[in-house]
Amino acid sequence: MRKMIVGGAQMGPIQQADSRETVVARMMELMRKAHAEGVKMLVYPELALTTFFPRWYAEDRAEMDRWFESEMPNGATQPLFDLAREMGMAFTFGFAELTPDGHHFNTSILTDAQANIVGTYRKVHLPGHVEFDPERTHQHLEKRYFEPGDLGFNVWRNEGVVMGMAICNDRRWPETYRELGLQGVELVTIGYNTPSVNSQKGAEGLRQRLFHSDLSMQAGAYQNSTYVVGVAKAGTEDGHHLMGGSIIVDPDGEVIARAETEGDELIFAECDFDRCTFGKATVFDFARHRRIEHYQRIGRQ
Ligand code: CDT
Repeated sequence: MRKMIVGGAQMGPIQQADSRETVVARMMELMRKAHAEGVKMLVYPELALTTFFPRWYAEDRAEMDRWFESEMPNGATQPLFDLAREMGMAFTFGFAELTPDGHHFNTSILTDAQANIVGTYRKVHLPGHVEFDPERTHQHLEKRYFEPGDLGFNVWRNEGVVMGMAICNDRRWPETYRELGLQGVELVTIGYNTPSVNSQKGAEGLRQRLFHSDLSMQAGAYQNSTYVVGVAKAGTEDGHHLMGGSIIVDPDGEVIARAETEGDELIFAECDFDRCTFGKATVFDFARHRRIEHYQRIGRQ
């Protein structure tokens, strides 16, 4: 048996006025709680260090560079890395990345238990729009401020487990899980910031948003025989509500831990990664059962 206690560090809202240092202090508090519960791998949300700034329009996109990090770790996040090393805890969190050559990505990093960055993922499926849209109840300008990720979907054998990352909207796409599944993934980590209402479809409220989030992650877990951890940034951020609903899903697609609040909250579950083997060797043995001659449209425009 390969058992590990995995945690999800759901975060409550981050306001525009909150400093990175204040946010990192909250992340460290969640890490201490996780350590007390025996967690060895901790998952934080998408854009964990700042407010979800793509809800704001700036004609000059450079104005938004203040929400981006040009190095990781940096002065504000180093204490989190130091604490993780002291506690021997691997972790992942999302942030807005500005590369040395001026590219902007919605990124997450994965560390080992010594706080070395072992993996980087840049969000592939960017939702929303590029220009200000007066028809929407709120803006969702990820396509304005980020470029689509250029690294694809990768996995890393980290702390004895095959881990892969995805970010928020990626969780709604079966291709995300299948790309990772084809590399033998055993733990998919997903941070998210999901507005609790659809800006273009009035009737789709919180209940249905939570349902679609669960549905996507449970299906992805089952169909690829992997654990999935989905972690929200939740609550009312700068006057806009983000849903919670962080969950840990097992390789049968069952939810084994669920957040109850919309604030900073730790969820955790013991995961036995040997449980991924059964599905991968039977109904989802891709090498034996896939019929790629019939999947040609998936790889074309
Ligand atoms: N952050 C993010 O990707 N949020 C999206 C909102 C979709 S509506 C434009 C999500 O899929 O949850």
